[in-house]
Amino acid sequence: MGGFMSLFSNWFGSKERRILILGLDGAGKTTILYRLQVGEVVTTIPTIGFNVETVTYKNLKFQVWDLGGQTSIRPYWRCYYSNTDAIIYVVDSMDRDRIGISKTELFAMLEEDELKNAVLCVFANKQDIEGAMTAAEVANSLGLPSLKNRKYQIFKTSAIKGTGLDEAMEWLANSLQK
Ligand SMILES: Nc1nc2c(ncn2[C@@H]2O[C@H](COP(=O)(O)OP(=O)(O)OP(=O)(O)O)[C@@H](O)[C@H]2O)c(=O)[nH]1
Ligand SMILES: [Mg+2]
Repeated sequence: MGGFMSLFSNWFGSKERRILILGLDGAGKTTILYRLQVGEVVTTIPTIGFNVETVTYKNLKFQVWDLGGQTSIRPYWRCYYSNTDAIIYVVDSMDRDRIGISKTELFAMLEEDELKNAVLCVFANKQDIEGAMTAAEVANSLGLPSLKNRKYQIFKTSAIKGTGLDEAMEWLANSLQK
């Protein structure tokens, strides 16, 4: 019955895809989640724990989990890995000092067995700030060119201005529809 029901909901494209939004504290994860969900900039406070919302894009329903990124909270990310279809990895493109830490966290996460089939969508966020790293700089600093067996793409975004998010969601929707 469960199998039949999931086949049935698949048919109508209504099966929810599970997405995790990860990245260091202050990268803009919560701002992005609510920009995607309500289309507005909301005032955020550092996330202790998580926020979860349903976001609909082109008939696809995404269950989006936004986890706190502070050092002390990062060890708990792994509790949310199972059944994840995609990871949105958010980088503060102004934060040159911590891009190395961001890379370390990214690679540690990608080694997890539970995430081996998850597609990776990197957001080079805060592109509205002058002097921000370009998407190419972020990609190289994160070591994305060395990724093996991973479907990934990087997008330049500004959660504040709302730019780049559509392209990224479009790519995610296409990647997850297959
Ligand atoms: N200029 C600019 N500021 C941004 C952007 N995205 C987020 N911010 C700001 O960055 C700060 C942190 O944003 P949050 O969304 O709370 O960051 P977070 O990644 O959820 O942080 P944690 O919950 O601590 O992990 C806030 O002041 C946001 O307004 C952006 O694209 N451009
Ligand atoms: Mg947050």
